Amino acid sequence: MLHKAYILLIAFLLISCGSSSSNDTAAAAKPAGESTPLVESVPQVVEPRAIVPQFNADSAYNFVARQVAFGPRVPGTVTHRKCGDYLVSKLRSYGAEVVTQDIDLKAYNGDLLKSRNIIARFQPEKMERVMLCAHWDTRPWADSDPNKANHYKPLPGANDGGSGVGVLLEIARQLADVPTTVGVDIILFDAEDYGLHENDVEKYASVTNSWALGSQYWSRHPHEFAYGPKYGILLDIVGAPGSQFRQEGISMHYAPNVVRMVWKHAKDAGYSRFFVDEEGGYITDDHLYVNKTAGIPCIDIINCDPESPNGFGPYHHTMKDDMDWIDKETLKAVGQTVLYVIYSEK
Ligand code: AHN
Ligand code: ZN
Repeated sequence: MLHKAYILLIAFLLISCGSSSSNDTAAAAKPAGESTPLVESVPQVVEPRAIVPQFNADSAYNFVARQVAFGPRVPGTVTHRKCGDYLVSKLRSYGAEVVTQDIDLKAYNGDLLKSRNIIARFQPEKMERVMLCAHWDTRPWADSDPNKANHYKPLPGANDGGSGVGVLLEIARQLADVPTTVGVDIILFDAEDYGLHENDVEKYASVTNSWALGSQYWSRHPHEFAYGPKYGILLDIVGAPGSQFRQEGISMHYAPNVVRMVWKHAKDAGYSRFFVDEEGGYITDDHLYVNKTAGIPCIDIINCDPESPNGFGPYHHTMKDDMDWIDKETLKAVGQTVLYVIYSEK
């Protein structure tokens, strides 16, 4: 009996110190080596801080591995269809209301792509909403591979395709347990990565908008009338060890305040090593159309390595884009930051 009383007392103390307990949570998430002040000044007005769940990087990693295990997710293939079914059922299992857009999209080279945008709505009755997105398809050609023999082979797409979705599935798993104040929509775009093959650049010199076909379609035909979330966050290529995310140009053009808000949360959570306070280049990605066509301010969290010739890393659009390039620390930095963002929404 005495024991029980003690446990209740401790529980009460933990709950009643909402502010310091969530600081502890943030401190626990910090990578080793970064110090946290031992004594903090007591604020005059104690603002109840949101309780933010812990992002589980092992779980996110497994979600990436599970997708990769299907094989390449190239639109129109059996592995693509099976992985899509898996994603829909996973999201439903976490309590989301899921709708899909099953569409035939025409690639720049005339290929007809059987595609599926997947839209998972958490707490669909809520008016105030935030949108999180990633592309789930993988590139049909490893056209940046050092070995020319691979230039028309499909790549594993662990980082490019798998990582963003893996982080979002883990966030969905958290949303099932701890509801946010705002409604959250997780949108998985298809056919992002069927853009111009490197060998086709001259042949199709006049072609524009060959990338991000699924998000182009969705931006013209959102899943609901007058869909207007406060903002969107796109996750793309978010798994490589030692990744750096810079403030991408299109994001800064359309949604500078969202960029600053997200980078602030990353800093507060101890992830400035990943979220670098510098401008990155302009990257044509799904968020371009979400901003330009759908009119929703949307940022892109995407690996930006100015040292690398292609701006991403040596794995990008090669056969090496496999699980060896997925790092739990990076998944954690991105996932935990996004959790801070959405659970801070009032
Ligand atoms: C290009 O590589 C041209 N755009 C970046 C968008 C992308 C491709 N994201 C993943 N793969
Ligand atoms: Zn790609």
